[in-house]
Amino acid sequence: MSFFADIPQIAYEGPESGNEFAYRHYNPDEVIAGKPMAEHLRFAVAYWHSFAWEGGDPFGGRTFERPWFGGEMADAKVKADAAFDLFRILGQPFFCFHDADVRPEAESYAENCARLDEITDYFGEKMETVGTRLLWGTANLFSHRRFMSGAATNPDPEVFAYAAATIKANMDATHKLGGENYVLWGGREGYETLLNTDLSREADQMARMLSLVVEYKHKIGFKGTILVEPKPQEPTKHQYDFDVATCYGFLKRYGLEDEVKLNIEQGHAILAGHSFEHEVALAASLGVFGSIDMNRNDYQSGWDTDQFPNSVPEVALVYYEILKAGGFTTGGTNFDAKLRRQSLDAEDLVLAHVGAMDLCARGFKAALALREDGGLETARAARYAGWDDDLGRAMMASDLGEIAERVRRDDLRPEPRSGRQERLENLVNRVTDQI
Ligand code: XLS
Ligand code: NI
Ligand code: NI
Repeated sequence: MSFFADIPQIAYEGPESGNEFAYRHYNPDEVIAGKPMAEHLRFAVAYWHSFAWEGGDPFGGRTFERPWFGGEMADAKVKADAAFDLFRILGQPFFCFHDADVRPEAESYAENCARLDEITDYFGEKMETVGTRLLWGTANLFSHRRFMSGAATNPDPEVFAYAAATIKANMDATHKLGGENYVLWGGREGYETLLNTDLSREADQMARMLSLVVEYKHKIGFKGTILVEPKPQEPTKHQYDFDVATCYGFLKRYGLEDEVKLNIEQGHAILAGHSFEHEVALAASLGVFGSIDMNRNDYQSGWDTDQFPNSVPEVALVYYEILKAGGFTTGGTNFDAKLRRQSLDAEDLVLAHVGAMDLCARGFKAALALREDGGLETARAARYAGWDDDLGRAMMASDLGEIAERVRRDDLRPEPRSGRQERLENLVNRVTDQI
């Protein structure tokens, strides 16, 4: 019997529905703003949280009992059967995975590659029958003990070599499955203590790895986007890909800013002391916005708790920025989110996604309504209008002496003007309340 037993396929029933196993806002085929909702949102299930994670925390081990928790390839296939069953139940357009989520770890690199090949061939068949596509693939370069001191930034070049070879295998697998992006999250690319760390060397090593990835992408004709995922800390004390601004500086320094974009995660933004919408807006303004990992942190814990999102207003502001940037191209909304360890049942896994997809759909509709209302952009344009006038243009073209002369000549006495924050917050609430 299937792990999800008789859980029905989830259908859209509209906002009035009281059926737990139905979408109330996510109507994948409904065309809004020119395309079906499914194509705007591009939802994905994260294989690692939903199928590989065992429910452990720092004080206790496995709480989940899953029929695929064994170390054999046969278990990996049972896991894949369950995963694609979930994708079918949800009508999920995409999924994402690391190599370590989908195949048991072998003794050698060669055997790891053979296993990855075998399981991804199995995926290929299932993707065709279920219709779920690959949003992105990635390599897990942080769980195995060989990576404890980093992958690309490891002091030992043997580890760099092993990591590079592993990335190659994962890029091949992603390419084979028609993946739309390839992600690099620098799990242990950072340090525990500066006392044993050579910052300059590690930056050069990391840039070398990323350049190799870009070069290989072109060599194999992979048309997807290479995405780096910022995070400021955890598991290392300090991660190099701290936040969007830091990543952009790094890409610029090594001339990679036209080749690499960013995968931005809510929980990581919060850990870095930013809002999710700040990170998305900044990436968009720098031309490196790629995709999102949607989740939420517990705001009190100071930890990347990877919970499913549950705040419409927060999600709405993020989709507002994404819409402003022109929407997703190769990116999408990946639920990098896991159940709480007491949520043991198959139904919990399904309903977590149903709720999150519905919530995101609602936030997305709110964002669209805000775009259509236009009030925020009118206010923003009015606030900066002076820069389109003669004086504003002159500021961009004059030197300090000329500017000083002009201030003296025109006897400028600038007066502060209201930023109208509360009025804008009211506008957001007024428009989004109607969704
Ligand atoms: C961990 C990261 C990870 C990446 C993929 O915090 O979010 O899950 O998304 O390696
Ligand atoms: Ni994360
Ligand atoms: Ni993530």
